[in-house]
Amino acid sequence: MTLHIHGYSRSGNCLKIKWTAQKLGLPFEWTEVDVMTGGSRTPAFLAMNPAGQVPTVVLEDGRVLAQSNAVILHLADGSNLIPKDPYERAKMFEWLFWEQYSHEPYIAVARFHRLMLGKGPDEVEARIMERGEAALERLELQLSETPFLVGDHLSLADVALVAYTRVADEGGFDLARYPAIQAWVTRVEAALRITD
Ligand SMILES: N[C@@H](CCC(=O)N[C@@H](CS)C(=O)NCC(=O)O)C(=O)O
Repeated sequence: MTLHIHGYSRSGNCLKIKWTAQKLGLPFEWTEVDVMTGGSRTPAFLAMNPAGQVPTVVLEDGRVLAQSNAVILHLADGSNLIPKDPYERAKMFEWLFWEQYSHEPYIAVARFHRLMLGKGPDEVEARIMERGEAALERLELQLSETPFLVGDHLSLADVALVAYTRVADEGGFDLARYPAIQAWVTRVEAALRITD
């Protein structure tokens, strides 16, 4: 069996997995699931992942795995996308946990409200925008010091964080205010060969 990604192409969480697989040269199949019309809540989908969310991946051996960062960690196990040094590896995890708790819930959610739900700038909760700006400031600070989030090398921290950061403007954030982030996005897109 081939690795099978059930994903939604507009979801950064899903694209993380596609980019990781491509970077590692892992063949995969992609089934598009339209979450906006309940595609992840059908009985067949819920039988595969009771959480009813994409990304959901069926591994080569038929086992199912969800949660984007868990999936990329599994796919990249043993590769150079995961630092060998224990401290650097832990720093990568620090960024992965931070992404899910302090970045994605603001940067991705603002984008969801604006792009997917068609809300205007004033209809997005101020708190979401404030926390999103704080997340971008945190990234800017780090990327003013190092070319990638964990030192000199591309790691899963960059894969996970670039997914929604590169399209943060679609949520109403002005990336022109963050030059180090912009340069890093260009670097990571080149390293992952992201063209769309
Ligand atoms: N923490 C999860 C988030 C997954 C998630 O929120 N998926 C969204 C799309 S980005 C979804 O499936 N939404 C549809 C639904 O909940 O019905 C991850 O990193 O994979």
